[in-house]
Amino acid sequence: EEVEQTYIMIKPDGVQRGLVGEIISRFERKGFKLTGLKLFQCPKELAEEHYKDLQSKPFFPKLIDYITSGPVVFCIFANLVNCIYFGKAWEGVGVVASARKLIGATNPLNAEPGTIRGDLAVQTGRNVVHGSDSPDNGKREIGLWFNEGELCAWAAALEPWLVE
Ligand code: YYY
Ligand code: MG
Repeated sequence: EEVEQTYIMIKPDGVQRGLVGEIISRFERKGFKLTGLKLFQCPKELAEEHYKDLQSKPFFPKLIDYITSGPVVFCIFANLVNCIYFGKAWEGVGVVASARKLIGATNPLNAEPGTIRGDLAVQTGRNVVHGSDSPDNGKREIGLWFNEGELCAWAAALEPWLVE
């Protein structure tokens, strides 16, 4: 079975506001496993490819300006349980869907308190973080932002304390 992984990106506002540690920490504390991590000034072409499904939206040019306005930090998280015990996400809830719940609604004003956007942002155009919306898009985005050899498979010593 393939390991389900999600692509998480801390957008330029999150980096500028010093929220990198805070945001990564939320995924770590949940019990996800970090398998890739990078800081990078995103070129326009990559931002356009990443958000290509939104190309026809009126906010697309602003979105590309925003994402390329400063460095972004991006990482990959996997479910710990994917890695050793089961070979796939448990109870049908994978890391992709679960990370989207931790992130909260696209418009931070609608995002529940306790979510990243609900706690740390106020506007859709400055919503601090991106997370893949499906396992397939997770794969696509990881392929776009990471090169071969940049991912780390490692054994998490905490695993037996997170899953039974
Ligand atoms: O996946 P998510 O980030 O929650 O929302 P998407 O619908 O994929 O839109 C991507 C990105 O585009 C969003 O995080 C902010 C921006 N955006 C916008 O600026 N204005 C909108 N009305 C909708 C989205
Ligand atoms: Mg999206």
